Amino acid sequence: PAITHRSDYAPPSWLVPEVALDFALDPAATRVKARLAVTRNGAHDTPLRLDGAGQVPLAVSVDGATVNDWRIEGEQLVIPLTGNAHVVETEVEIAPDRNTQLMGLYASGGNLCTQCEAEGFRRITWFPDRPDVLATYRVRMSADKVRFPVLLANGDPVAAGDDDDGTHWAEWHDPWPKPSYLFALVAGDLAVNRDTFTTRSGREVALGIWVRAGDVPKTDHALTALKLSMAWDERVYGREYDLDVFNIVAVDDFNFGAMENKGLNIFNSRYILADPDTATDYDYDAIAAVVAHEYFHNWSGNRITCRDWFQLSLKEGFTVYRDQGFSADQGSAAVKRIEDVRGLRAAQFPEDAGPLAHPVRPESYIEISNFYTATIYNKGAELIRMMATMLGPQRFRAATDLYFERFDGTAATCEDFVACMEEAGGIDLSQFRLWYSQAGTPRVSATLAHEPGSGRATLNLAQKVPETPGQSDKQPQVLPLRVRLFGGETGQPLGEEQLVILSDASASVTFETVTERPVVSLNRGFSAPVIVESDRSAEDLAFLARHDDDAFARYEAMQQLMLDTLIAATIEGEADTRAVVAAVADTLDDPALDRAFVAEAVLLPSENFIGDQLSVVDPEAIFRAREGLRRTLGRTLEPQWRAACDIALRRPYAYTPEDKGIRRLRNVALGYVSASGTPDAAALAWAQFEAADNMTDRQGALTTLASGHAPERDAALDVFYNRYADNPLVLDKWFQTQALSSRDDTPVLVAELAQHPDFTLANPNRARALVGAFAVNQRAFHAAGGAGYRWLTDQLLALDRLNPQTSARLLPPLGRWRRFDPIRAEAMRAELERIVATAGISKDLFEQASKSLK
Ligand code: B3K
Ligand code: ZN
Repeated sequence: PAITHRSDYAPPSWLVPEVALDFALDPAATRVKARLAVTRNGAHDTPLRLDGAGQVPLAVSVDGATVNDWRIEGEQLVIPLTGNAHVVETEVEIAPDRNTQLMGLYASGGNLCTQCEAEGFRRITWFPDRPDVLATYRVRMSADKVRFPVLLANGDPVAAGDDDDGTHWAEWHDPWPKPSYLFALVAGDLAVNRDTFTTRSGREVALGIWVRAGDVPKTDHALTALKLSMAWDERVYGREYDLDVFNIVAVDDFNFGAMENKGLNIFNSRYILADPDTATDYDYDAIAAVVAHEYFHNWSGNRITCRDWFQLSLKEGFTVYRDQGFSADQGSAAVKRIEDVRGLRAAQFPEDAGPLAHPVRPESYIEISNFYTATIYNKGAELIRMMATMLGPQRFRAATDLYFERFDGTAATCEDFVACMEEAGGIDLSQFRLWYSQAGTPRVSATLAHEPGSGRATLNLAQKVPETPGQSDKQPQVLPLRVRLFGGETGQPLGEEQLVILSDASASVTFETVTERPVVSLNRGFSAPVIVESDRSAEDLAFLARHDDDAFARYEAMQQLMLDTLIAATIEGEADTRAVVAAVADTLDDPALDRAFVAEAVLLPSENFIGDQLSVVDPEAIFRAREGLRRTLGRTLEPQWRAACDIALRRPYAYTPEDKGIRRLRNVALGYVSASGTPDAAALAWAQFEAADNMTDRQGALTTLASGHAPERDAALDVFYNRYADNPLVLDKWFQTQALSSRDDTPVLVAELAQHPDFTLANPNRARALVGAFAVNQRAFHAAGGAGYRWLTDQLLALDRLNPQTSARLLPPLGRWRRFDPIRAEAMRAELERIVATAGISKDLFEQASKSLK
């Protein structure tokens, strides 16, 4: 398949200032007429090239007259044009109800909707489907009035009416020029939750969240989050909404989380629908974050879009950074940072260390859909965060103001953004730009030397950016490290926090008048997305876990202590766990700490994360070591865990930071009680399961039971299934919980679940719930014999025939093969070979599999 290179970028030869679309909607056969006003861009004599996806042009006309001199070249419709401005019209017929890829116009739950990013618009009509062609859109659609009473598109509604044949129509106009990937349309039988928001300058915006009739009561949380986001963007970034309406539609079949189409966001229903009975606190948080993310795209993505897809992180990294800031402001900023760093380490670090590693601004791709990655999104957000840290809040705000003002209405580049940071921030970011071009997670080694006589302490730092596919010789990057020293005897800070910018391969930082033995707190707040290797002892880490005044650094010290212990236990079969036990006990007993923080801090690093630290992953040894430490912690601190389990059972549900913290700690505690092996553990979990007035506690109990063999396990799974049999989002949890179970027989149970009548690969949420979850269950997926690898591959190949994008996204766990013992590695490699050798696979899956073999 063809490779697209960043260096090949050339401006479009034809622009399309205006588009008019006319849809005669029908699930089996929709007619799309497109009328494009095109203008020649510069002096050249190349014909107009429109992207398509195999549709037959039923008619082509130029300036009102049918033409026949067009031709199809590859996937493009080529039309010779003589003047500098023309009106080009085409007509095609498409079949949304046969669109299983869920790209372009498709059917979900009887409704019609669209997904165009990145290259879905070409599946709807012929168009220069690239993000630097910005047009205003006028959309007319007509459809059966009974089946599709609601007709929505981007922008503002202009007119609507009925026809005599049982159809009705609506016309929408979007005054803001936009790229085709932001086009959207929805036709369906939907109910709405309405509200209004008045912007700072007095514009009243009509808000609507559109869902299936019975689901309206589950949209209040999303609507609240939307209003909070609109106010937050005004306050924090000075950005106001710019249309009279803002609509959100939830659909059950969706490849991604949601989509920021101008004025008409379309969401995976899992990021809209919530009530206490069906959604966990985690779901509530995720809904608010995704609603905010899509809303924030209105400025970072829509008003300023990307010049080409290599610039994807321009909108995604920045928008993730913005939604992280929003969420941090809703509750505990420290806990939010901990969650985000955990996510980065779970998804992005392994990507950066594996065969699919790519820079935040990639150099080439086969299929752009494969580049909606943790690197583009989450590492991209870390890059913005580092620049914000170096600039400080005022200068960062001045820099974003400059960016929004200078590039409004344009398709910009990552370079444009960095140049604004430089100009308004008054700093030189030449070397910092390496973060955009070099892949791989930098490793920082840190040692602290202290001369008691002179009172001088020296922090010696060195960095190394590892080799990644296609990039060997790396240069040192700019690493902003927040650092502070603490007195090892008194626990008092020794001086202020410093921002150390490490930009050379190695450097030393000197601290004077250090009168007692210092302990260094490093990369506080995770100020740089790097891996720190320090020579800090278990005592020093335990000390920081107690005394550090940066909550993130406290958590980090605890994690490092746990990780060191778990690695020792994995390699040697046993380890001294006393420091971990003492640190966990102290954390649990500290009344000053917020419960959500405590819950995060006492959680052991995941099996996958432990595996990522080892040169050869031994899934069984890791599992044993981790379970062993869980048992020790469970037994030693059993009274504390039981107390934490008890706190909130007496309270009615409320989604407040305080109650969320209590529930989070309670569910972590329940896991520890169960790990202790105490005889009444299953009874305790069952009691919580039965008494719960909310999904957080119900699923928490189910998760604990699902990993055991008590009779309560099957009982709880049955009760849960029967109670929620008609709720697809909760059934996803039912599948996922079983796929993540640590039981020995999980591979067998998962294969059986794939035969369950409620399992289908056609729904991406369901596929991810079972297949995706199983593939990250390290012990189960890598169980000896390789059955997990074969099963995953069978699923990927079956899914690829329906939905290549979703299939390709589930492949990366197979690409970890190099990190396993020769028998596992060979079995995994063989499955990747089998994928590549399968005739007719998509370029999505081919790219992921072939790169994973290299
Ligand atoms: N921009 C969309 C992603 C679309 C993914 C297409 N493969 C959602 C988001 O990041 O907000
Ligand atoms: Zn986004």
